[in-house]
Amino acid sequence: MKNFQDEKQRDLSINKSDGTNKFLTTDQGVKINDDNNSLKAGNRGPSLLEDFILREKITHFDHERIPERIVHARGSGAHGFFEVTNPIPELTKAGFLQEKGQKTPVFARFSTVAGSRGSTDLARDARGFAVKFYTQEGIYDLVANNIPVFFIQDASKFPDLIHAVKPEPHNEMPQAASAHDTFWDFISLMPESMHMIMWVMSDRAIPRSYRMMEGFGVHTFRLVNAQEESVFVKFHWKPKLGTHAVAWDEAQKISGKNPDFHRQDLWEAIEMGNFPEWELGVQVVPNEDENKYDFDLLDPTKIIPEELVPVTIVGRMVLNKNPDNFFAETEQIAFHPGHVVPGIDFTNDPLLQGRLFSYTDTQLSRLGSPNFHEIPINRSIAPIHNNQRDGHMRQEINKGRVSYHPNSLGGGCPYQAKIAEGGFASFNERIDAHKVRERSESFTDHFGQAKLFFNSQTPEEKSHIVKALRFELGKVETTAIRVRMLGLLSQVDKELAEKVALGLGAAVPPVLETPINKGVSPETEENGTQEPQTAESSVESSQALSMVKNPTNSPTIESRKVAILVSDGVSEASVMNMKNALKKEGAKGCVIAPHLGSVLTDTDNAIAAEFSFLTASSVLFDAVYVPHGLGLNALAENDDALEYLNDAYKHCKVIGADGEASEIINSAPFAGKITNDDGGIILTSEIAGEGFAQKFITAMTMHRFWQREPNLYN
Ligand code: HDD
Repeated sequence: MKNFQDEKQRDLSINKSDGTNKFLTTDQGVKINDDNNSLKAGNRGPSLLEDFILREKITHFDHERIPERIVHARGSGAHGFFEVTNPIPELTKAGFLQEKGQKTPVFARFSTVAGSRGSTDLARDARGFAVKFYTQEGIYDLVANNIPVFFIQDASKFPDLIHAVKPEPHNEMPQAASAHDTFWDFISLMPESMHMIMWVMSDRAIPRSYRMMEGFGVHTFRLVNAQEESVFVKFHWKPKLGTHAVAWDEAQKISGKNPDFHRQDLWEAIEMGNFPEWELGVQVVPNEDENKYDFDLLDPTKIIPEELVPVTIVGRMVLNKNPDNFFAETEQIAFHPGHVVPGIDFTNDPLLQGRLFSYTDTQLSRLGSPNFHEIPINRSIAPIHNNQRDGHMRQEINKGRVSYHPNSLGGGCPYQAKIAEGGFASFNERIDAHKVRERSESFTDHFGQAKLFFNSQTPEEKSHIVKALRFELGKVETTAIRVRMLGLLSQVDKELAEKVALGLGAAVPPVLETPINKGVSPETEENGTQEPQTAESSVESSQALSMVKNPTNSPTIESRKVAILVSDGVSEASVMNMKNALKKEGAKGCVIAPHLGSVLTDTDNAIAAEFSFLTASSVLFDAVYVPHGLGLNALAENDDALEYLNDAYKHCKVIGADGEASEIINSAPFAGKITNDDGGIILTSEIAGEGFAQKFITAMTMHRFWQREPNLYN
């Protein structure tokens, strides 16, 4: 079997350029003798129009920016490969899914949705999870999110949704945030958004890392096999490191301390050889089961619970190379759910159908030309021959006089491919219907799966949803919007609505006043409304929906970071013990001192400080360790150092200390709150040995000790 893993890198290499040991030139290739002074009439005189070098340089600079993406503007990407582990030729004829071990190059881009290009990574938001597969049969894009459902059922509402969530148009505030009136005004009038709202108010919307997110194709797609038989399919990405989040208070602080937190995490992991990895899974529904469920497969506000249809893993994706140039690759990459290969096809999901129009259209304005497919990062590694011609920035030089089909002058070339030759033919689905602007009755359940999601959460996860809603709705200034939202929440869960109401100092309204638009009735030509329904889900609770209970979360601390606080006199044995133990697990201990440079250990050796207390922060680490050592009294009195511990405690992270350092914990402001159940505090009055480091590491595999929270806030 031939592997095409490196094919895309080979393809990109022809466009790469490196100025090392080269002359500086103009864009026309003329060597430049002076790049520091413009051409002037005398050294104190005016600049001359003739200065083509100056004009070229400034003109290029003036045009450096292109429009940012209208959504998903903030993102980061990387190259890698997809490898088949469990081929599915019986389900699809897609060439890249046929053989075990087969590898296909990919580029993945992760993003937030609402914020602009320079906004923080840690906004409460869905995350984009878009993967471009450079297959032998052309480009396949899986343009997914880290949440398996969407806010709306019909693409016609997408511009409204985005107008509502983006900064308000009169004052361009707030940036990268949904906590404002226009967003919740819209949501409170769109009950179909309630399932997605549950996800967005959960910790899924504040991931610890792009490497620790699930991905979902959202829509039901079709797979088509060589016999032209089709099944329905939902796509899942499952992260090898498990699905993890940060706390909301932490997210807000990270936004200030390091707004590039996720971008940097992805970049550094790849640079350090900790290649991010996901499994690709499919949920498959036979064609004849289309109407079997209590929800409509075409409704993008619904999941298929994994209890009903398990996820079958078909392959894995590994990201192993950072881009060479952010603009050329991450910014110019153009995804499109309509980029499919034979063997993958669409369904009639009305959200998907609208997307099929939107993505090409947006590239035309963002990248400026129908030739965006020629930009190196978008270029297919499968050969391209057609009669599309010309346009802005055309790269290809098409030979010959023929640019039409059918033709005889060109010998009929390029010629059409039969299905057996790999020609794409849409699945032969029968459609016999009236043209209507209507929604199907099967789309009216807006609360059933919102309930399922809420019921599947642990008590701590539920309390995070309550707090997120109190925060978001608390920022809403219009009382009527808050009350309408409380009405909708009460349809999901009475207690949830009441707890949110308590935080808002408001009451849950007795009746729901939010009907939905059913569309124009062809008989009366009047706008009908339809009461939203709550279907009884056949599944009451689903483990896969909870991050804490998620069965695929592996107990690894690989690539996690631990803050090791030191000062002069610190025990070298303690520091090295912990650093080495963490290294063995693939994690990293970072030495943080009162100042940069180095500190002297108890054995008079110098330990280099990676950060000072000022240049790092507790929220940038997964756990904090204070080793035994002299000078710790000074540390205990250092507010910056104490903040590491306070925040780590508040954000339910592991804290460890040995020897006299354990005293610091006992004198910390949170000391009185520590209970015996608090498994995340690892202390010993002895100087730490290997056993201590192991205990610390085992505690870290739990990720967070959310059980601390009730104590924290009471
Ligand atoms: Fe979209 C970008 C995912 C609904 C219109 N979308 C975009 C990206 C992702 C998604 C991951 C960023 C791709 C990248 O990194 O460049 N979008 C989704 C998902 C949706 C969804 C999972 C629902 C299931 N999107 C959706 C609708 C529309 C759009 C209903 C329009 C009718 N999306 C766009 C867009 C973007 C985009 C305006 C902006 C930049 C781009 O396409 O290339 O066309």
